[in-house]
Amino acid sequence: MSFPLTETLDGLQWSKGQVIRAMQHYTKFALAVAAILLVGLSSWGQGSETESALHLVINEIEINPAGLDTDSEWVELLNPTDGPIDLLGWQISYSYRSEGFLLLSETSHVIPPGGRYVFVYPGLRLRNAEAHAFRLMDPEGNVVEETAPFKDESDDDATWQRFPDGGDPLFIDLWLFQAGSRNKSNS
Ligand SMILES: [Ca+2]
Ligand SMILES: [Ca+2]
Ligand SMILES: [Ca+2]
Repeated sequence: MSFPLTETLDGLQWSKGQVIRAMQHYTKFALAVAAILLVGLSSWGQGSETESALHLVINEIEINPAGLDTDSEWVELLNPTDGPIDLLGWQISYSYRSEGFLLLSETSHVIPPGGRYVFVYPGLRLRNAEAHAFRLMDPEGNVVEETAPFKDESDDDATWQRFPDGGDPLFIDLWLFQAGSRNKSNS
């Protein structure tokens, strides 16, 4: 009768050891999770500061609108900062027939904090089937933003959009191709 009892005790002792090892393991795991959360939160803080406070951003892009593209291609710009931004002197890139930059406005045009502005490209300026990055240049000639290369072969109102609206501080380069939201929040 004692043999099964010993076996049971051994089993209990072994289980206790397992429990302790498991606790040590999960303590390490919990510490790792806490460390990751701390790093994530601190980078989120930095990201929101650097990405949403400094400059105008490209928020949505229509490369291939339904029907004829001439005078119908556009980009939606968003002012995520706390202050007004005058569009005068800002430039956006184009990809057809050559590559270069166009002035977003030839006169003073102020976008309030949180405001948007839709720039319609004059003529035919964007290649549909060949991916190109979009670049935004400030009045001092600094390229403040360069997107991933985008193309649009669906001749409809689907557009490339930052998601969520204005961009996620943790996933700055997250863009979705979805039904257009011209001059409205991307969601
Ligand atoms: Ca086009
Ligand atoms: Ca489209
Ligand atoms: Ca939009």
